[in-house]
Amino acid sequence: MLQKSSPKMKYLVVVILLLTLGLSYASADCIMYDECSRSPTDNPINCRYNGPAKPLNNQKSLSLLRSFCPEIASGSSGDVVTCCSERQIETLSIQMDRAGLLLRRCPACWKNFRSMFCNMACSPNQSLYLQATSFDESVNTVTSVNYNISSNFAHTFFNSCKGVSHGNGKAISAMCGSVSVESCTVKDVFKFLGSPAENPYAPFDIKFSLEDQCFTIDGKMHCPMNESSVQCHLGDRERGVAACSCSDCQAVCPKNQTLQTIRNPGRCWNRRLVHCHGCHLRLILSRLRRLEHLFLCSNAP
Ligand SMILES: *[C@@H]1O[C@H](CO)[C@@H](O)[C@H](O)[C@H]1NC(C)=O
Ligand SMILES: *[C@@H]1O[C@H](CO)[C@@H](O)[C@H](O)[C@H]1NC(C)=O
Ligand SMILES: *[C@@H]1O[C@H](CO)[C@@H](O)[C@H](O)[C@H]1NC(C)=O
Ligand SMILES: CC(=O)N[C@H]1CO[C@H](CO)[C@@H](O)[C@@H]1O
Repeated sequence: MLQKSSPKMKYLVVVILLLTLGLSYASADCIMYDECSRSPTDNPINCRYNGPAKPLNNQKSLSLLRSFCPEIASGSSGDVVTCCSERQIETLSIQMDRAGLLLRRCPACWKNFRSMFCNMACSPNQSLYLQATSFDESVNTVTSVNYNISSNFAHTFFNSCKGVSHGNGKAISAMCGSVSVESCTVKDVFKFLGSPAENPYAPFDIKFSLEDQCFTIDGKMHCPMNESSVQCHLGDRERGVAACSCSDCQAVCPKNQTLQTIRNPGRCWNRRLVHCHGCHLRLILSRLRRLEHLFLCSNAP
């Protein structure tokens, strides 16, 4: 009897062990909330705040947030909690408008870009993948963060945006720092986006780390930000994201078609016409043309 039930027992023991070991998820909280000072480049710097996300009740802020972060503001009014204040939403909206000028023409890329910054700034799950790494105690601000992103999301974001056209070039060239578009990688883009020394719109140092798995910090489980990302040639119909055009996404472009062999000047013969057996009119035409070809050929020098 004991033997029979032992696999189940083992399973139970493992579960209980895990529970008592206390390998729990870090609580999904905020690490920042609201704006407490400004950077030398006049970007707002966020306040340090370790606590639960706060309700967002202001209708105007709510609809603004819905317009660029629909996933985060998806609950009905009164249920939405965020780690960003009304003032931060205003700031985010200005920054999104600016980035939109570059990326909006490719909806999939634009969606991924927004998801990345919406989750960083506003998600109530912020503390799971964002860690504050330095502070300015005098004004109670966070001065650098580490942003863990799933490498799957990061690569899809980069691949969906790298082909987006802007003027005569590529939009991504504005995010590669000193690296050329041809050799620009996802790491270069993250380095640029998170570096106030290079990017005039970065408020503080953001170190992006790409992760493939969840990890523990101080015995608590953390997982990288892994919102579903959209590939530029597929789009995402369910979420209303269209695929991008060939000029913005290489994978959409038709493959090189092998040129149908048409003319062989040496024989003075149109081979396509031979395929017209089924159709009388065409057959007749083809015969006429053959005659014409023969005629022309015989007259050729
Ligand atoms: C936060 O995490 C929970 C649990 O994983 C998830 O259900 C929820 O959708 C997340 N919220 C946002 C806004 O991403
Ligand atoms: C992220 O999501 C993708 C697709 O849903 C999944 O294949 C991958 O394992 C996830 N990565 C992490 C680190 O959770
Ligand atoms: C298409 O043709 C061009 C020029 O012949 C070539 O450089 C390119 O590699 C081809 N692309 C594919 C996907 O075959
Ligand atoms: C696996 C891991 O911990 N990756 C990074 C996520 O964030 C932490 C905390 O800041 C970094 O130290 C890690 O490099």
